[in-house]
Order: sequence, then structure tokens, then C-alpha cells
Amino acid sequence: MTRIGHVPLAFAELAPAEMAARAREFRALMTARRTVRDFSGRQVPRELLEDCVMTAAGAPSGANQQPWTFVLISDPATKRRIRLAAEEEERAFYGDRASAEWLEALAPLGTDADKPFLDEAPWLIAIFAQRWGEGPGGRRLKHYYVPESVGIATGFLIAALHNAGLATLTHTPAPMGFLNEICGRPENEKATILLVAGYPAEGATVPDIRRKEPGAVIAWRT
Ligand code: IYR
Repeated sequence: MTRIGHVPLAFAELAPAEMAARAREFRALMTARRTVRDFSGRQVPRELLEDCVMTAAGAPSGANQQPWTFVLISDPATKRRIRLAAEEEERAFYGDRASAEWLEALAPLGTDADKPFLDEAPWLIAIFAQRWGEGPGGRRLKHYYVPESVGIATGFLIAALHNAGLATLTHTPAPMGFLNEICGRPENEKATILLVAGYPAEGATVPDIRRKEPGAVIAWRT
């Protein structure tokens, strides 16, 4: 395979004061993001979702293979099927699959097997990681750094949705194989996260959590 052509980088240098201000503002914006579990049924236009997803699709990926598929679901019947299938898995998880240690870690958040947000929120985004793709002549093309790439894209997506004024929840029913069937995705794709997006319900509350201090998350070697 030949090297692809190169084009000039579009880079607009900012004044240092502007850089500092933007870093601060973005920190404040993103720190204010909270995982929401109570969603309103208010509609959200699909164009908003498309812009946010295309922000995610611009994330860096291993060998630029862009190994992701985002399934955008607003159809009530499909959301209901997903809710029912997820709650079945969750009942097994909270019933006997999860270790006592795991349940203890979750207890402060007060989560349980009921997932009403899966059919109340206007949008579900099922994020699929493509373990392999299609190469020349329909041959199987191995993808590299798939979990890292899809994780980065998911971070972009959560940031984009928050920036657009939407509440989000990262939901991970396990196992998630049922999403392939409901979303009609092929076997090379593995569901990684089911992202719930919409407006928060009126009066929604969130756990009173604290973020770790800089000293606990940063190790400087200057
Ligand atoms: N998937 C389950 C359990 C769960 C696990 C973790 I780790 C969380 O941070 C939250 C929930 C559920 O969605 O309830």
C-alpha cells in the first residue's frame, strides 16, 4: 500500500492568554458534566445527534481504521426491546452474577436492575467496536487498538453531547450480545457501551460525589 498524500495542517495558533482561558473554560464545562439516570421524554432533533456523533467519528484511531459504528435509536418499539433485554441481564447481574465486592462498590450509587431510562429517554446510542473490517477483495482486515480507539471516540461523543446541552448516561448491561440482534449488526462488531441521551427529568438528582484532587490524579515529573 502506498503512503497517502499530505496536505498542510490547519493550525491556528492562539495567544497564550486565550489558551489559558479556553483550558479553564473547557475544564469548567466538562467538570460540570454529570451522569444522569432520570430522563425526560422530551424530543431532541436528530441533527443534533448527528453532529455529536460525527464529532466522535473524527477521533483518532489505530491506523486510522475508524473501527466504530454508532446506532442511533429513537424508535419506541426498539427502545422497549432494548430495555426488556437489558433488564433481564441486569436482574441476573444484581441477583447472582455480580460478586458481593462489586455490589458493594455500586451500592453508594443506588443502581438496580430497573432501567426505565432505556425507553423514556429520546435517544439511545449503541456504540459498536469493529474487531475487523473489510479489506481489498472483501478480505478480513484486522483492526488495531480497537478498545482504545472506540474508548477515545466515546469520550469525544460524551463531551460533544454535553457541550450541546444534553444529559448522558453510559450504560453497560453485560453481556450486550442482544444489541447485535436488535440493532442488526454483524458478528465483527461488538457492542461496548449503550449511551443514553436526552434532557434530564424535571427535578432530577445526582449522587453527591467528589472528584479526586489534582494531587491524587497527576504525577508530575518536571
Ligand atoms: N451494568 C449494571 C451495573 C453497573 C456497573 C457499574 I461498574 C456501574 O458504574 C454502574 C452500574 C447497571 O447498569 O446497573
